[in-house]
Amino acid sequence: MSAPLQLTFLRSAAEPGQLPHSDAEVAIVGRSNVGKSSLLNALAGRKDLARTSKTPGRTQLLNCFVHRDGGTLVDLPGYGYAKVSATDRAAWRRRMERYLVERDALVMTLLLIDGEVGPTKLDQEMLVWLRERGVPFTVVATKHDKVRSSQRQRRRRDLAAGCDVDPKAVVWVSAVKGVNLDRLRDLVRTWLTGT
Ligand SMILES: Nc1nc2c(ncn2[C@@H]2O[C@H](COP(=O)(O)OP(=O)(O)OP(=O)(O)O)[C@@H](O)[C@H]2O)c(=O)[nH]1
Ligand SMILES: [Mg+2]
Repeated sequence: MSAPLQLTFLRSAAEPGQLPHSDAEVAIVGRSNVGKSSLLNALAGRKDLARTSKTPGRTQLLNCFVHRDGGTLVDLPGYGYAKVSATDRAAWRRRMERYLVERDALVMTLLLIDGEVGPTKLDQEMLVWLRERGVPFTVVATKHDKVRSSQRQRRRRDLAAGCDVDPKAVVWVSAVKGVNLDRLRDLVRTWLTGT
């Protein structure tokens, strides 16, 4: 078993320039309600580190967490929340893109895809954008517990194909049931500390 990541909330920032210095940062990106904040809590073995909600669009800022053994994690606002005005959505998009392009410390982007739903059109746009900009990313599928075990192999294949990645490269987690959290913790630790 891999010990929970020792994370402490540091600050929320509206702009990437307001984030602290970091030697290595991992960002969590994905559509609203995909389970970003839940995953962060699960990785840390905490219930209340990042705020989760049944109301999508709750996380509006770049939320920065410090890892005790080195590096930082950032929980980004989710995209695709319908009830946000077009102006707000455009502002969010600029902020997100600036963050991903300008943040020198960024070593890995976890792109979360709902394992029950599969990649949406917005997820696929995000993938294209990340590839075009050369931003390093790993596809993390969420909500493993919501898919019947008899369907999982096929779902993994379809999800990976929809993202144009190798099925073996997709880490499929459940924040609720704790599935594959050890594997993801080890990966995150390696990205953050290089060990
Ligand atoms: N069954 C199940 N539900 C999950 C899992 N992870 C998250 N959820 C649920 O999905 C909903 C959204 O989770 P959040 O973690 O708040 O999602 P988010 O991506 O941070 O959403 P925003 O902050 O709005 O962008 C909540 O109702 C969670 O309880 C999971 O592994 N399994
Ligand atoms: Mg959130």
